[in-house]
Amino acid sequence: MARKFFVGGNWKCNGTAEEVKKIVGTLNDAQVPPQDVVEVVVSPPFVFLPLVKSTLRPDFHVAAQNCWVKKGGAFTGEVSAEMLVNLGIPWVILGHSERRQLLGESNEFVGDKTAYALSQGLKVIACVGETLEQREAGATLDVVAAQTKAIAERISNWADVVIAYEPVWAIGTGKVATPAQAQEVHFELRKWLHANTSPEVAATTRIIYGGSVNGGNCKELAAKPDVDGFLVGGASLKPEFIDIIKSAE
Ligand code: G2H
Repeated sequence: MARKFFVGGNWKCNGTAEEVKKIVGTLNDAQVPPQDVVEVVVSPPFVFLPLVKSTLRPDFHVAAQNCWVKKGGAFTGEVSAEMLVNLGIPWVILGHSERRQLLGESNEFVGDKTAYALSQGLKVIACVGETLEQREAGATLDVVAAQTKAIAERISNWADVVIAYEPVWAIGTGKVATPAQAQEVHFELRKWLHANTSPEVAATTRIIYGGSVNGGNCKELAAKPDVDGFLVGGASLKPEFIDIIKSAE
């Protein structure tokens, strides 16, 4: 069963309105493979979602970088899944390591958020990944399995979920995982899905790689059989994001 290549651009907490307009202009002018070959989703900060949504080419889609764990209400500073749906935002990134590490989001909290976002009709890019310490202790597969399990225990439909494997030691460091390292974890994650969800979920769920992906290293990573695309940070703010999208072909 073919899995459509997926390229996400995570702009993180970057950009002014002028810079955002410039990035959107570059994306809008780009020649890229058609939608049936690659799904492109960009994720600006919350405040720029309406601007990007209203100016971005229609074959590219928009994601928020987070949302609240339940229905909105007295939760100062949060943005609810319902609000994103109301704005017409189809995707949300959940469980990014920067939120797990800097804001203390636990596996269970990320699982709860994923379940709630899906229940409201959002599609979810769910991030997992180990720290350098965990990798060096040989715990990589246990860590990503535990993070995935907390999601799997709370959802039954994986059709609207993309898993992003983002080793923390590779994020924003310029130290990208080798294609073999990425393939190994993606393969094991798929095996985990096979054993703990269903063969169909394992075969169809896209597992994308994130962590210092750029125009130079994307092709080799994309050639690996279990790498179904990328979640790109720093390079998604630059014109080389187009080259990363083109690595789908
Ligand atoms: C990992 C990635 C995007 P970068 O966080 O999610 O960022 O490509 O800058 O390492």
